[in-house]
Amino acid sequence: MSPEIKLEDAFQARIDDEQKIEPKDWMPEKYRKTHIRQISQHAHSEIVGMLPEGNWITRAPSLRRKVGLLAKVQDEAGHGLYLYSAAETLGISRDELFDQLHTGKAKYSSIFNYPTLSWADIGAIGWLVDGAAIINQVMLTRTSYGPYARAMVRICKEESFHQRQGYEIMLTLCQGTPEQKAMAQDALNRFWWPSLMMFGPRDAESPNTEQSVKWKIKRKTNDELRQQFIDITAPQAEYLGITIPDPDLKWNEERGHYDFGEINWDEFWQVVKGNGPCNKERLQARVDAWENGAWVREAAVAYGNKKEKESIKVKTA
Ligand code: FAQ
Repeated sequence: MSPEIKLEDAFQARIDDEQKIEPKDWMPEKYRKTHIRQISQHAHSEIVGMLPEGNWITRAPSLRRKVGLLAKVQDEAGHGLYLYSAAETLGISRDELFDQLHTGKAKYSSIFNYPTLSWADIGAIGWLVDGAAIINQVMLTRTSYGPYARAMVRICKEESFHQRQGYEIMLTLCQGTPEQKAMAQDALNRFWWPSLMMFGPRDAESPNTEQSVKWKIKRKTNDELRQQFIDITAPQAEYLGITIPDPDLKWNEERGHYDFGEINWDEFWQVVKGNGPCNKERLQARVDAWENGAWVREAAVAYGNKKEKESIKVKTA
């Protein structure tokens, strides 16, 4: 048996034994690359995900709503930072990660390429997008790579507060005037299907799932998580008194799950490939932020160099 195969067997045995893999441990190159891909896609999603909501900070309907939204958007920035740090433990630099985003090499979640047209969209994002994110991320608190799993614990706590905040916005609108309720329904109509797409392609079309499940990067498949989300969310819509835009959505007693209609996979892949309603705008906003912030990075480096020189002088004096 070659030394590489021996190492891989020992690695899989550690995973099977539920031990966490830490940055300095030996790992197969593909495990490292898969994690860089997934964690960075996740980090980029948090940062790009600030944009559709940021659009409503200046137009929030009250001071209370504004404060809540500001805090949520800041939380997303924090999630991005924990996740970039977790990705860096795998031997890739922050600059490389940003370069991959800005040149379109790295993906981010398809959901953030849809516009936020009304205040109700902020409620729908919290309820549905954070709701979908939690279903996926609770699983990731038990992922096999230690730094990623640990980052997810705090992120999940914050996301679950975001979900409640979003649901409360929806509840307020649904108990308001007929126009407010119609606004909530319209937001649900536009965000329902894209939220289901967040879980990724069907298992049969998901090239990464099999290996990721074996390495316990993913503990559940895309289809399992999507079903879990639908089962939890359908009764919540019922409570709000608004209708999920899927005529095939129906409780199936035998399966113990909701049946649901066909997702428009063509739309999903178009958005993933860069042809969604806001892809160009989102990427441009990130590139502009990077370029406009260059002076801050340069000033920080210059200050760091100056401090280092001063401390060398003191030591040699
Ligand atoms: N959008 O083989 P699979 C949030 C790509 S955070 C774009 O199934 P995998 C917080 C996938 O990368 C939301 N691309 O891939 C928030 C792969 O392409 P590649 C983000 C997608 O990795 C809330 C290809 O398709 N969450 O919302 C999408 O095993 C509110 C084949 O797919 C995470 O990133 C998609 N929806 O499973 C912030 C969680 N789906 O790279 C602000 C961590 C798939 O091979 C406001 N990530 N692709 O060329 C994961 O759990 C996984 O990466 C999946 C995809 C489940 C997303």
